[in-house]
Amino acid sequence: MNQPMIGRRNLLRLGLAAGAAATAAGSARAEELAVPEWSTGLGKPVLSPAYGQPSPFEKNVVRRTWTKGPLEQASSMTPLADLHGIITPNGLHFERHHSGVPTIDPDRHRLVVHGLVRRNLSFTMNDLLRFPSESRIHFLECSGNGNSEWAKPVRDSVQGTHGLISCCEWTGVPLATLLDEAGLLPEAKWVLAEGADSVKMSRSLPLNTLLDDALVVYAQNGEALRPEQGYPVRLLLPGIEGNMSIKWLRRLKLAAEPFYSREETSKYTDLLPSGKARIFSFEMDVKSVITRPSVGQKLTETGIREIVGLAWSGRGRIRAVEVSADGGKSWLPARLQGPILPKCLTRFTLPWDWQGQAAVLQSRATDDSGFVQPSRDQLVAARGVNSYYHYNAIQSWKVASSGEVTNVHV
Ligand SMILES: Nc1nc2c(c(=O)[nH]1)N[C@H]1C(S)=C(S)[C@@H](COP(=O)(O)O)O[C@H]1N2
Ligand SMILES: [Mo]
Repeated sequence: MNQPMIGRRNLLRLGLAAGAAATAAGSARAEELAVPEWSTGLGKPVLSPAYGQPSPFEKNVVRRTWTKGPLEQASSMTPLADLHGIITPNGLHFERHHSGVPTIDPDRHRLVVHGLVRRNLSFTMNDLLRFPSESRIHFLECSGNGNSEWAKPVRDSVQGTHGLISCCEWTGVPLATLLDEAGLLPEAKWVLAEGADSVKMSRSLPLNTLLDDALVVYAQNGEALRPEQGYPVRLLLPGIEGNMSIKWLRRLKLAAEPFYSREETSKYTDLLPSGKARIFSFEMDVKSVITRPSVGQKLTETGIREIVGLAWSGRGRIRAVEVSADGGKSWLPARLQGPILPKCLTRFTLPWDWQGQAAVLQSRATDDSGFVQPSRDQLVAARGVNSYYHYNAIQSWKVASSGEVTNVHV
């Protein structure tokens, strides 16, 4: 290997050999124990504020948008570089709205199930809360995530390249339970899910294995859904393109055929090199990205640091993540932090000794269905450059000897 990248075992060995030189901290000086002003009086009382907020020093850790045009038909992206672990705090969950966020009174909201069912049903929010619930941790990813990278490496933060993904503990009722309650007729093969936003966003979902783990959710990370995420109730289809997880869910209509709604004909299809378009491209394929260091950051200290990132697959669990510091010539296995859950973000780390050398950092994920994240060249060979959705290629971050990190295609 020409890049000194260190696996766990190697790092331990090096720690013994290099001793104090390998530490990632400065030596403590006596004056650093002097009492700072914040330790000299009472702090703020409880309930200030009653609903807690991050420290004011974290004010730059916010969602951002790259959409040009009306913000009611836009997306905002999660600040992945500043997050830890696998859970996205509710206030930082990415957003994608086609006609803004409706303000819905939960007491007046209804979820109707009709079409090819034995009996039409209308659920109030209280009705939904009476059914057996499940809580599961899953990512939600817009199929447009990463689409800025098809042509040129233009975005200057991992928030901008990969921030249309978030991961929460979702709580709700299995969709199958509600459909059972209505009683499916044998001809029912598809279900239309429709939102209560003014655009009435709707998608057809096939009633096969795709819906086995689908949830009708009313809570995220322990509290009611945020308005931006579909309050008071939304669909959550684990591992499936975000577009199908209809927010502000008001209607499920059972039918024998798909409905061919606007969102599955004019949009959310993938134009292939042959000129044909893929329709109903449901699964989000295996993908990963290094979040630290990442584009827009600058390394200021040499020595050992952790390379940190996220991996996920809509087809199951992450089996392995490899990291390269030489643009994909050589790879080392990263450590996966537990828990490693299906259709969920998995955090990976690998210690790296940076001594001011230029490097190209990459990560490559493999899932337990056997899929390996493709290089950009492989993806473009298969899908061309006219696609908009489902970009899952290996991402490259170039580290200059100055420590500056830029977004490159290699
Ligand atoms: N009713 C409705 N549901 C919707 C949308 C919408 O605009 N309206 N956007 C979809 C898209 S494209 C995505 S990627 C996800 C985004 O979910 P989030 O805003 O909670 O991140 O919701 C989907 N569900
Ligand atoms: Mo989306």
